Amino acid sequence: RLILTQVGPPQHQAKYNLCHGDFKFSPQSKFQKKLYHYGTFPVGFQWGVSTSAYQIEGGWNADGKGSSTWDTFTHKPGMIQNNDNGDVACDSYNKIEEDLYMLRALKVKTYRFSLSWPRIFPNGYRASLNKKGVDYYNRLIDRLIRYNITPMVTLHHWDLPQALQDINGWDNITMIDIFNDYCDFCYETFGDRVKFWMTFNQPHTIAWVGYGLGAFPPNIKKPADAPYRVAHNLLKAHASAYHTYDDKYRKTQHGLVSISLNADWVEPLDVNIPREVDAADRALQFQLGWFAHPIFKNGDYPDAMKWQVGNKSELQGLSESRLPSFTEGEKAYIQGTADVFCINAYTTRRVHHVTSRLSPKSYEFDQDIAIKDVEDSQETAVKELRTAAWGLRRLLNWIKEEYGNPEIYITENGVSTNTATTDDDTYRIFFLKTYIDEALKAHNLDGVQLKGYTAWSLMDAFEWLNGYSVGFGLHHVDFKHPDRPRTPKRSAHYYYDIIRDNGFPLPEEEKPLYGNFCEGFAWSVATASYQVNKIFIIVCIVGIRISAEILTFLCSL
Ligand code: PNW
Repeated sequence: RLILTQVGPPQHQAKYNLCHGDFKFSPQSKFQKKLYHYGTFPVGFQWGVSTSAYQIEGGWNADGKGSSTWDTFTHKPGMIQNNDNGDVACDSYNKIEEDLYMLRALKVKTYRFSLSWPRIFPNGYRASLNKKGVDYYNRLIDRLIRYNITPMVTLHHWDLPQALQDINGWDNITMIDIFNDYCDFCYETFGDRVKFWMTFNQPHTIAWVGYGLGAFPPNIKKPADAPYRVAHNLLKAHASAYHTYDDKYRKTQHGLVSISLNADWVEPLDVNIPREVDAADRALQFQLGWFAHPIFKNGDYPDAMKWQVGNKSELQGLSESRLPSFTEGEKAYIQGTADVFCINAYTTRRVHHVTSRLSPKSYEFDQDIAIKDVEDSQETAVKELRTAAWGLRRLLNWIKEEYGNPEIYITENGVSTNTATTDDDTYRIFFLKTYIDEALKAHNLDGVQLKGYTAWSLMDAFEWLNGYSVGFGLHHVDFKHPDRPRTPKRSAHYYYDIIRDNGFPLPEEEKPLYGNFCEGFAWSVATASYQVNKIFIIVCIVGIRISAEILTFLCSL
């Protein structure tokens, strides 16, 4: 519905009326933000929980597994809080039954987990195939199917074989074919049972946090251009893996392929100032649109990105844009390479326009924005991930409008608490109650085609730079105990209730407050003569006099 094809500084004014800000006639007015919506999702809604390999499996060098970039990174002192690492993590490599027990108790329909590439191909290539790694995933998948839990499989959630990083990782164009071959093997091996594939988890994080900020492995700090080159390769690698499924497996396996993208909802500083609204839209385009625009729209980067990076590069005296361009053939190859839209969503931010400095060159400064917290958001154990449930509804609406109402799966959504919180996680209950309700509003009131919700996460796990100090789990894991015992938190019971009820049906105790009076109930209005005003009384008196005269006249006939 929205046409975004103009070249030049984008002026997408019409769109904001639907999605950005508290517009008077917007369905998402100020008032609805605070209202609780009772209702349910349609039958068949896909409720699930999510994890990722490096964060839970452990067994970092068990049975022939190769090293990943995260093994290398965490083994260097000083990189992670308390020098924690994923060597053992939740020990899920040895605890399939324990994990299954939690999944069955929750009665989830889906389980999203990722495959560790170096567990399957220790050096990244097919020739190094590790049968024991394959056996582990076969066992897990078989057990899930046996209990009617649909596996949703992420092919790559950041734990790249170190051997592939040694040839420059995602900054090397040959990775496109190497990744494709790994995916081909996974489809061939697991695709008889796995029908939901995601190529990458959060390519934005790989490109920006890994190669720009350098906070994640491979720890490269080249914010000017490495993230753009890496994203370019990731998009091509994704498209290639999608086409392989299409060409070789779709006909017999009947699954679907997508990619999990992450987005923070971005609210403009002032919705009445077009420049601020443009800045908020630009922020969304630079984060989500970077990947979603090529895949879900036209095979190419958003206009806002092409314009901004192109302009800045010119002002920086470069002969060409730091944002690489696609050939027409590449655009056609990338466009349409996702069967559904998978989104990871956690937080909301507020953005305003600034004219950023030209030096140093950076993806960050290319955006001409400054980021702030939103006022009505709440602090969590991870400082950057404040919660604001209403942002989720707006984000889902933005995706609906921007990408032509695709089917959407929330593949990650959750909140952290300090791991000292073992079971009494009231805040997580509040989080689920409010975030899922906003998702329900998006579905029931706004017509967003939301098909599934996957909570992050099944259990506390290795939380990247934060190590084990914070946990997103519905289950607590005792990381000090050799058996890594898992205990349900209160939120696990609450999520179970939501799944059982398929949302938030109007509670029994509220129902008596809604209803009808009996047949023939006497509806009326009342006045008191003293309370009705003078003019009304004069009109009445005159009326009565005229009526009386007409009556006298009629009688005299
Ligand atoms: C997600 N950062 O992303 C990941 O997909 C999960 O693995 C993770 O556990 C979850 O969020 C909660 O943090 C992240 O920039 C994205 O530091 C970005 C960052 C961290 C995690």
